[in-house]
Amino acid sequence: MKIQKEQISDYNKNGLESHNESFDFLANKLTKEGHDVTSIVSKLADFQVAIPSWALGAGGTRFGRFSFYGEPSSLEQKIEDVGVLHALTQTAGAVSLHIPWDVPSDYNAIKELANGLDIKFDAVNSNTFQDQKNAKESYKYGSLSNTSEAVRQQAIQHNLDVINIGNKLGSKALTVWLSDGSCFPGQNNFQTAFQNTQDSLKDIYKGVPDDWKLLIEYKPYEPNFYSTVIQDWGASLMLANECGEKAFTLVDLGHHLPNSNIEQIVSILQLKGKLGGFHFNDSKYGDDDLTVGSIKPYALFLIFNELVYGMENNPQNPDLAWMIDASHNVKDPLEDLIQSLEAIQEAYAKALLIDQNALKAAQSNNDVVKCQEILQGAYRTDVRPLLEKARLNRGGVLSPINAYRALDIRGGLIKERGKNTIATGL
Ligand code: AOS
Ligand code: ZN
Ligand code: ZN
Repeated sequence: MKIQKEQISDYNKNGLESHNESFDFLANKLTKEGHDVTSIVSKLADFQVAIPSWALGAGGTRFGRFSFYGEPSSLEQKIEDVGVLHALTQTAGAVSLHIPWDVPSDYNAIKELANGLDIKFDAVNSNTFQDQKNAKESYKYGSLSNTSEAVRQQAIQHNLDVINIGNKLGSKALTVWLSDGSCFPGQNNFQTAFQNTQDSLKDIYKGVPDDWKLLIEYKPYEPNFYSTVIQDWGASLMLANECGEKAFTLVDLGHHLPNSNIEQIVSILQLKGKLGGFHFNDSKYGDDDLTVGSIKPYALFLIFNELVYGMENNPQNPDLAWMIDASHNVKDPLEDLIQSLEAIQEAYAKALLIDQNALKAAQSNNDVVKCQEILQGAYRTDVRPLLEKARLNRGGVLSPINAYRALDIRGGLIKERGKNTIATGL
């Protein structure tokens, strides 16, 4: 499945007039307020988010999984799906692979396919939370933290193998998310588990190429329910600092206990030059992996405010690896991802509208009311015409969801792949 340029321009014809009207209206208003609309639109157009290879099939829960049919059953088909998303939205120009779910059989062919669809290979993800077929050791009681040296060695070697695979594809980062921890008090010695993890990560770090990053993801609980070894950003940052300058913390929005101030975490990590990666999703209770912006869009906007501030004021922090880490079991996964991409762009656009100088002035005058007015003034702006313009400028569609439906993409995928295909992943 590949979307042709003519399909996109044909689809856009109907909406162009109305888009032009609403864009001109908004652009005039913003220009009068002192905004550089062209620069905002080009920042939006440049903002690309990686699609995780494991979110292209229907998500599931431990209670069940309901297919949306036409799922990609090979890595090639997964990349084609990302190609569809990117052709429509022009914001999904990268894919993040999970190993061993997505080991390429022909590297050149995969690279060629991705290249033809304008898709880059972003961070590669290792998997030491499941036992692999024919593996000698089991991760039942942990991987990098395990009390057994043999298990730790197997997990370290797996991460080195993942770097090797990523290298052949042009990836520049390894993301390590560990499920290691304990389900019951007393099961683990916290200090031993942390020390083992630190030593193992340092061994992996030795194999991280100079132009790569090691991204260390944290999570407070699940699948372990009493303790997780890398439970929060403090633990992740300590480990990243122990490893060295190529190691960074990765923030996943769903990996915080309720009411955590994620924007503050993001802000301080950037100040310290240690925020390396970002997983977008939304949640009501825990790591729900809900569509980005579906539950707490204002929180997402506040996070983007800090990200924009960091991107503009913290040269000590590297460019971030952006990825969506959401997939749901009651939505067509591609529609879910389109909605997430749109929510990310919307929050980013609104954050770009914040008058940073006025905010700074209001902050120094302790004008609390003005500070809130500035933030909420930006948040209440309907920025969708800016998103449409950014997409149009890059050759995308005015409304990705409507186009996806109008072009009957899922129907086409089912025709091509059949009903009963199943994607590897969660
Ligand atoms: C797990 O909860 C983390 O969010 C991971 O980033 C990711 O979802 C996982 O590696 C996929 O299995
Ligand atoms: Zn994640
Ligand atoms: Zn997660």
